[in-house]
Amino acid sequence: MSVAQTNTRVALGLELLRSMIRIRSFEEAARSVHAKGEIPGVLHLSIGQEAMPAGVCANLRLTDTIASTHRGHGHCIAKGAGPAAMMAELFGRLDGTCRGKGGSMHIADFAVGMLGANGVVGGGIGIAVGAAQAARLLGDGRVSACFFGDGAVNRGPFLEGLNWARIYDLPVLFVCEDNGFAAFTRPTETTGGPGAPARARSIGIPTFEVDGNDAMAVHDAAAEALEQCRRGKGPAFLYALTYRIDGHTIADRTPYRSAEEVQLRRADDPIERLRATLAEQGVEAAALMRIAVEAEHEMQAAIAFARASPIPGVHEALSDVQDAGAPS
Ligand SMILES: Cc1ncc(C[n+]2csc(CCOP(=O)(O)OP(=O)(O)O)c2C)c(N)n1
Repeated sequence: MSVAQTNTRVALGLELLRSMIRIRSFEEAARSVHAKGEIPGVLHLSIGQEAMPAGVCANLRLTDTIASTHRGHGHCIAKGAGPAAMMAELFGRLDGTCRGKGGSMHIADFAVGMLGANGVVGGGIGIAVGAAQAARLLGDGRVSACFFGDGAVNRGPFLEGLNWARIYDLPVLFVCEDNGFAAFTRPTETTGGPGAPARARSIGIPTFEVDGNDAMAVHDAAAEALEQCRRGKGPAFLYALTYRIDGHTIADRTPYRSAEEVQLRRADDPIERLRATLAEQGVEAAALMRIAVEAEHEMQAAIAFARASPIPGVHEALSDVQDAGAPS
């Protein structure tokens, strides 16, 4: 590799590291204020899975779209949503991304092409395929990416969405994040046959498999897959193995797995992996430290913003809804 190529890779690595650290920092900040009772409801954290949103979204343009899941904070941040408005959304405040009506599981930010997190498992698939169909009809060159977990591949929308995308050659990248669990269950207990990649291939969709804790590898695989989508070759599928370090929800004490298992998987932290690689490539410790400090400041400011934001009044309940109906 030439010096210029090495420098480009280091710059990319720093971009991905910053994206992952911002995601981790947002979720750790959210977890700490949730523990103080400031956030209503539960949170689904994606700690340990940050390489996926960072690696995929680094290949997307602002005008490209994504659809996400109940575990969607990372996807939102990597696509460009602002942590302050996201935090206010978690708090249920007026300055939230969805004016406090969606909460953690329903953050959407159309300004950055983030079409929505989704409380319905597999619910994002139809949305992403629809966005890709719109892009095809408009001929505007946009692509859409759809994140979902291994649990979603056993739901009907998976078959319907992949099939529809294939027959119409839609520019959509399906991204299956296999984090070792569907809620409290291992994928092997719920998924028949050889699993998600084989199902995608059986529909004729080019499929890439990658180590989901290696941000650079995720980036490169997504780049290749998205290039096919952009060139009009139709859908592509990216399957990645990663690991959910925290519980399914913030309230889950994970009695279904051993502490040793978690300990082992923590040693494969995607952020630490990339940090170590960048240090080996000559990036100074101070530069790496600065990324973490900046993220920490950004998230503390996000919390302050959320706390200062008003609670929506009752009159807000029927604003922004498609059909509020006639008042009785
Ligand atoms: C249609 C539907 N069925 C069931 C649920 C309940 N549920 C919430 S999360 C979850 C597990 C999803 O697993 P996976 O897609 O692998 O995502 P992960 O939680 O592992 O990130 C289930 C079954 C739901 N939200 N929607």
